[in-house]
Amino acid sequence: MPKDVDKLLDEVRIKKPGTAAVGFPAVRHAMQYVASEPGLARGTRALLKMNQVKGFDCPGCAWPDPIPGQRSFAEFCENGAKAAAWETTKGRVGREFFAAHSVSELREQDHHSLEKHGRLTEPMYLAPGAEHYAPISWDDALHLIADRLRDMANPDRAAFYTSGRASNEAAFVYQLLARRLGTNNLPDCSNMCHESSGAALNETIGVGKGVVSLDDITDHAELIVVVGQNPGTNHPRMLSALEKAKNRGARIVTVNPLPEAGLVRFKNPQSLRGVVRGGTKLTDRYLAVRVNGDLAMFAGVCKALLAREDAEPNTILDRSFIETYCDGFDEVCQAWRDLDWSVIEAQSGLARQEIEDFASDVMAAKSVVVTWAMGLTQHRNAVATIREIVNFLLLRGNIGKPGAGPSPIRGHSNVQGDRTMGVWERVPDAFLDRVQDEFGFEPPRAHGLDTVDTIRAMRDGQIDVFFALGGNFVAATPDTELSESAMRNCALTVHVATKLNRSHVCHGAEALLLPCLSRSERDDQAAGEQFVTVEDSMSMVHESRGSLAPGSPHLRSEVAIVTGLGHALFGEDIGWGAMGDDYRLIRQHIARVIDGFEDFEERLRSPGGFMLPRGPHDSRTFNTATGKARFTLNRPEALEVPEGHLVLQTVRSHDQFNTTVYGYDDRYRGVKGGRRVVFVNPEDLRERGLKDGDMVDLVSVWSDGERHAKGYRAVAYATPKGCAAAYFPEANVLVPLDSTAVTSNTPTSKSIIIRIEPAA
Ligand SMILES: Nc1nc2c(c(=O)[nH]1)N[C@H]1C(S)=C(S)[C@@H](COP(=O)(O)OP(=O)(O)OC[C@H]3O[C@@H](n4cnc5c(=O)[nH]c(N)nc54)[C@H](O)[C@@H]3O)O[C@H]1N2
Ligand SMILES: Nc1nc2c(c(=O)[nH]1)N[C@H]1C(S)=C(S)[C@@H](COP(=O)(O)OP(=O)(O)OC[C@H]3O[C@@H](n4cnc5c(=O)[nH]c(N)nc54)[C@H](O)[C@@H]3O)O[C@H]1N2
Ligand code: SF4
Ligand SMILES: [Mo]
Repeated sequence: MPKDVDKLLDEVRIKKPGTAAVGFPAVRHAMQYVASEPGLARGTRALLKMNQVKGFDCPGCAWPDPIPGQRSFAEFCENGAKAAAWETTKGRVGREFFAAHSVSELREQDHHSLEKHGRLTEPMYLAPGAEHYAPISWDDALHLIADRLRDMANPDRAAFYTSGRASNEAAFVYQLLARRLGTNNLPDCSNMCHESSGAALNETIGVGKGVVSLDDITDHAELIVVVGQNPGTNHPRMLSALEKAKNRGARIVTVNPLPEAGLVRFKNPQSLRGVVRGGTKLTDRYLAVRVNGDLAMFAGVCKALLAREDAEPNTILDRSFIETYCDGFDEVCQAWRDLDWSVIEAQSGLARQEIEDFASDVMAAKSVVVTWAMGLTQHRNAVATIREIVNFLLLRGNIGKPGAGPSPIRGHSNVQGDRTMGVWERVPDAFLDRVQDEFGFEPPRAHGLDTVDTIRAMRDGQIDVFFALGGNFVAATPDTELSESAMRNCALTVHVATKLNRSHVCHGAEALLLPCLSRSERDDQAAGEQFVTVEDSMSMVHESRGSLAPGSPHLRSEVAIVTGLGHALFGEDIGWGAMGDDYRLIRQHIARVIDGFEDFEERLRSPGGFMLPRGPHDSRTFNTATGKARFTLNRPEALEVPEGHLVLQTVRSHDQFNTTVYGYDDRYRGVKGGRRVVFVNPEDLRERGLKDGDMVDLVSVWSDGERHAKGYRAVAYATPKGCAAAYFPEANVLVPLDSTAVTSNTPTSKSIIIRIEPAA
């Protein structure tokens, strides 16, 4: 039976969660937020430059900007405003701060408090056995790192982590540094994020990223399927794009175990209609899938489409597309025919009729886009699920025409660009060949360590130097206790960062904190003012130029730090210092090494930047093993959930950016003043003799034993029976390190098997 979203929301929850996202309240919240940070003038000035042609790229998510000319004077969302305010704060963390606070004292503070202290201002060093970070000069810091790297028995005893905020220029010199040193150990946040998308898309359509552009969504797609994604919180401006699509008649189907507010109804803060009339109802069909039930659901839709084609041949499938551009079709058809509806219903938690109705939406649409994010990528069968989405799209030729295709929506503002720049532990040989030709050294060929394998190596004493270009490694990774102790096992840990976080106080025997410029700040180097570039979720590359005065005179840019280290290690062998002085030299190298960046510098001059080629979308070119788009066999397999257990997914609240916790509310889900909550189906609570508001402990079970998260408040919530949700990163203590997705090795942060017990 189709579920009525509004009714669903009314049934549960003591304090009703929001049904609409954004609107005036969101703008007010954004401005209040900026005003509450002690850098008001800086913050407001920064906001007006954000996402503008000559401004800086929002440090929040990777959602693309509208084309120049279609941008409003305030082209940002509430969360973009929070991100900007967070980095433009007046709070400062320098030598006095560290003299006053020991690392063990700082370990007692939560994520919010640690970052709230303010911006790091100067390089700091923690000597072996010391309790306090102390100032160190840039020169001494860089030479210390160089010495420790040289002392290693081999280059693979170092690991170079990247978080997705690094610019293209910083990422390019960073991977170059690791490879010049002789290692491909380049774990990154992508390993925990869209790695599953990359793996599935590379294999089936020959590119590891999405092939849809913004106008495909706003102007062309007749059906948009939003799966495993909460744009109201995590990609807020996507709601404006969906509203635009909706206004021209597109249909939207949402697949999510939680009825997320923004997808139900959206009040556009920049349109009167949005505010006056109570907003646009975005979702036409809501499918409350069970956590991890998407593969079964998409297999069901494919089965339904095939059955209708069998009944009336040549009416449903795009036979000529399949014959010309695809292979593997016949094998998968048989598997769909053999698949039992009872299996599909049990695994997806959806009734056959709901899936048949969805198939009717699909048949009625000449073009279909599927967007998704972490709801699909962080499961054991994540790669198979995304491959099944490709199958689903291929059936009706929904790749390579306007308004059609797969669209993984990326997280960090430049996480996609970092991969394009070669931050990847298993970058293809062709990339390494180009690096070799361009720079004349031989890069290592053996694959390096990804994030999970880096933790294992650190735990096993195989890593001496851990270097992080941004991020919060121990908080973002699974199995917090293990990750923290793995970090302590390193001889030297180095963090390039803007703000203090947990990873800086769970350090190696020696530790360095290197403070860097943020996106909104001016970057002056020897050759004059510099800008950097980024790539958004839809393959648009454009410049980003900060304009505020740096938060401290001692800050260095990420590029300057990395090239400075390169110079300390290798002198000017490939022009490290020169690249740091003038980023155009880096872009010249990029233009020669990476496809799609020809005439890089020149093409940046066109306002809004340029689009990288996307073979499948532009010309139905599929760079796969067979040169065709590939149908693949993906058998739905039920998660094994022992009697009395639930499947827990970890999500983001509206008041956080990953491990950066801005505050303790989650407005759209009706939570105020706390993060230790677990959302559970009311019947599941009843069966356990629990009720909304009870205090509980969460126990995750895995082959190597149990993990505990104590002191959670149970919240009765509209999620399918057998499913639960809690916030990342607090719940990471429950994620077993060895529970990862097949092929992509991404931690299964969205399907953790847990028990709920009354609080001890
Ligand atoms: N404000 C803000 N913006 C952000 C971030 C942030 O933390 N804060 N993080 C950035 C980053 S790095 C990323 S990767 C993105 C993340 O963007 P999202 O993927 O939207 O983030 P999550 O909170 O992990 O939400 C996962 C969604 O998937 C649903 N889900 C969970 N399990 C399943 C499932 O099995 N099937 C289906 N169909 N749905 C499921 C959840 O209910 C939830 O709605 O956002 C980026 N943008
Ligand atoms: N359980 C669970 N775990 C997850 C997820 C989940 O959904 N559930 N999501 C995963 C995903 S999708 C991701 S992307 C990862 C995120 O993992 P990370 O990228 O490692 O974590 P972030 O929280 O984004 O990093 C925040 C820190 O970055 C630093 N920073 C901020 N801006 C800058 C800058 O401009 N330059 C530099 N150098 N540093 C800066 C600040 O010091 C800040 O403390 O977490 C993953 N972990
Ligand atoms: S949608 Fe994402 S990129 Fe755009 S303003 Fe909001 S946080 Fe920034
Ligand atoms: Mo992410």
